[in-house]
Amino acid sequence: MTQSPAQELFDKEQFKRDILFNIKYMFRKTLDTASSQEIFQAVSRAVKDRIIDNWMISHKAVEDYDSKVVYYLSMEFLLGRALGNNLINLGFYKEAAEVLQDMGLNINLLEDEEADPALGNGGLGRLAACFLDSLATLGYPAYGCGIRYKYGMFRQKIENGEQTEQPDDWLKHGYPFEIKRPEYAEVIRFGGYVRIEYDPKLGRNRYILDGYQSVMGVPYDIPITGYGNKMVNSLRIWDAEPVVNFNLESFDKGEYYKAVEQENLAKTIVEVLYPNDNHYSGKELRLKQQYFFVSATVQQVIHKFKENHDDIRALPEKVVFQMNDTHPAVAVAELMRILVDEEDLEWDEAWAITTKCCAYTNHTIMAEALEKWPADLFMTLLPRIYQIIAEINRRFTEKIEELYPGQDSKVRSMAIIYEGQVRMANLAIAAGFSVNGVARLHTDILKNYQLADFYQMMPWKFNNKTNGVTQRRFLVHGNPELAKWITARLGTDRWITDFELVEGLAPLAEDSRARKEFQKIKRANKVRLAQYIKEHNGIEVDPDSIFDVQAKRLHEYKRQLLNIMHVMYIYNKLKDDPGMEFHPTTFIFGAKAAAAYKTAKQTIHLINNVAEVINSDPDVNGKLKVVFIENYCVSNAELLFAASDVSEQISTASREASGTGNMKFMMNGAVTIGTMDGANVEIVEEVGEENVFIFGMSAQEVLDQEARGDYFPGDIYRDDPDIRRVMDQMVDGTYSNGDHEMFRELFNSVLYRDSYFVLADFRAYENAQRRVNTAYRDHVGWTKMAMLNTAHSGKFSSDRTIQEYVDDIWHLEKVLPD
Ligand code: 26Q
Repeated sequence: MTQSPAQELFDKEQFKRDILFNIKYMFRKTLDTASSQEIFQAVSRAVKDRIIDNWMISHKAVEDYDSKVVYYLSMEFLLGRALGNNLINLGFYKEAAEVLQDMGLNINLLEDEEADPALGNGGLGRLAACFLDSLATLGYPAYGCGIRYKYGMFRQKIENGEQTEQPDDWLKHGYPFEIKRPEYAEVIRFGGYVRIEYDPKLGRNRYILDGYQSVMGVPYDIPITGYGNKMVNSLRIWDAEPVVNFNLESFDKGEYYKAVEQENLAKTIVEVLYPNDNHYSGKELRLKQQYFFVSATVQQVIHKFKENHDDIRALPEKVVFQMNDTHPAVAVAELMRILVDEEDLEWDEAWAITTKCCAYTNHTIMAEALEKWPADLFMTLLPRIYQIIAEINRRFTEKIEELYPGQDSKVRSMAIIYEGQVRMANLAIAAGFSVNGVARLHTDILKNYQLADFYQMMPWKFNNKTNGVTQRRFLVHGNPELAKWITARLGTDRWITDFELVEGLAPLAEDSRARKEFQKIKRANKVRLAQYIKEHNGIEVDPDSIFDVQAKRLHEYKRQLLNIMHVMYIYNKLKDDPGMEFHPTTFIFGAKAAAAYKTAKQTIHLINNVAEVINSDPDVNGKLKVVFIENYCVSNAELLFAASDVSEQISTASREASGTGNMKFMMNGAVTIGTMDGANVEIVEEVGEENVFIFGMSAQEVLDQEARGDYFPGDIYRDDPDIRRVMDQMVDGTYSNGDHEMFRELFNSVLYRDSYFVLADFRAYENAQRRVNTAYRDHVGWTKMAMLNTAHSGKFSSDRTIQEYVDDIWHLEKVLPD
């Protein structure tokens, strides 16, 4: 292969000198006295220095062309580690690894020194990170806008089978890739009251906020490098600082308390990420966080726009805000506030601008995830913003009544403020010019169920954008051997930026040499994971067993419980009939539960206890193993995807909006066992139903059965002895050292409610698992299937997704700096 321009530019000797220089001047040390962390910092600094020029060039290009920019507003960015990813995108990972090796350093060990910046929970946050990678790679001007949480997603420790949470102090050693930008600080105001004053010049009232508290938003920028180009965008995350450093003597009592309060506000606001996934909790601090980063961002955008333009009405030509779920939906009201109160526009003009600048992505249909803020909380915390939302609501409900006279149900479902609550999704839909779901099935369910009234009223706003993931992180970085093989076999590495090209691998499924190569890579990745498991869990697993992996947030709808109950079932079968035909299988789980989510935590406890019993039973040793990977996060996820044979995507149909893990497994050659839910539907469409294992109720069946309300899990428990046995083992002490109460709530929740249809789908799942096990024993057939999964995963690159957002929603133009 010819060298890319980036590789020619990379001066190995200079890189080495820079690292040694950094070790000396950052730490007053030499290579042999520096710690691994210090060396990591020095290397990262050298890499960052190589990004800076392109970063400046990119910024200038965007300014010179006066390009339209997308501001991706998100409470979460689950970046994962930056060092390796940046080296790959800059095009000199291999060269850097060689330099380090010359210096006696191992790049993988250095990469492990980096704190994995986990400013997100799960799918939604990781999607934001994939999108930033694709935007830069495709050359589109974009800012990620978020919060610089002091503590990101907690570190999970398993103690006696139970999850414990530890603070994630990701900034402890300093984060080498961020740059503080105090010159772009903005003041954000909370509380107070609104004074109304007639302004004769304006010919109308002015609304003035008094008696408020303020904090200073101070941005930090993290470079987002494009692959194989010179584009560098920014992730701008906001830290909070007190506005004044006060001098005690010169303040009267009132001001003294106010100053202390402001100082506390600044400290608490960015303290910690809420570790909830798909669950709303109406905490005041969360609303403060939302307004904090949104206000800082919107103010900043307006300031910047005004530097280069005199007519604010042109804003929609240059700016689009994409709201990642409803978490930043207050942006709508903040933009209205600035346009009406500060730019002195009339309401209608301001509304015309706002509704051309804001677009909304929905990530869930689950009722408990919908944000509804108590109106009085809103009023107290953000009095002017509340007034604006009330006015938006007044006009919007007026329109509803006009369109649907006498139909109360329409106002009930679509009003923004209703029964004392502010409904953020309704605000986002009323004000957004685009509303999108994240997979075709999900968008259809939104249109026909959750948001049917909105869809009927404003069908033009609705569109689908099926999620995608970046192959740069999840193949090139996470599975370097497979990446190398794909390049060799396709005769080009263009698939790294044009992922549809992997389709060219499909014919190789019929080529026995290619199959052997593919199989060898999978096995090597399984050995790598087995080593990780040996180190972290002290468990020996057999790389020739089936690696069946479920790695995702723990949530009832994702049904880790179905998976572990099936493991319990298999264990019973193997005990009853040791000669049973069964290919040895290692069931691997990785999952964090929200700290307050009892049922989820019990499920983790059950998985670990089942693992303990099974792994120490010599009767099934060599056939069945269960592993719980502690602290599932982006960096160990990369290992799991690469090493997995079977990808568990078993959510209750209709509940998983898309899923993105399903795509990461697929591109790494894992075969899916799953329900017809989220993007699984499109995966089946791409890979063919003969290359996946689909089971269970359809979304329609689930929705219909819920509507009828005639599901009785107790009947299944009564009629199916295998299921009853597994259920009873939850409360007969088998997995709890004789304790009958440990898993009682879990047991009851299934027996008496089973809201997620675990028992209803159990037999279908067990049957699909049997088909998997049989299929795996045909090594040739299985490898073909695995290869076809990689080959047909072309659609699921976030590059495709981003291009669709650009074409249909954002209308950006490429900036290709050189
Ligand atoms: C809301 C209010 C208060 C506190 C927390 C929250 C909160 C936080 C995170 C609500 C939801 C989330 C995260 C949701 C999420 O990750 N959804 C997932 O998004 C993925 C990307 O589109 C989809 O693939 C998944 O199907 C979806 O579950």
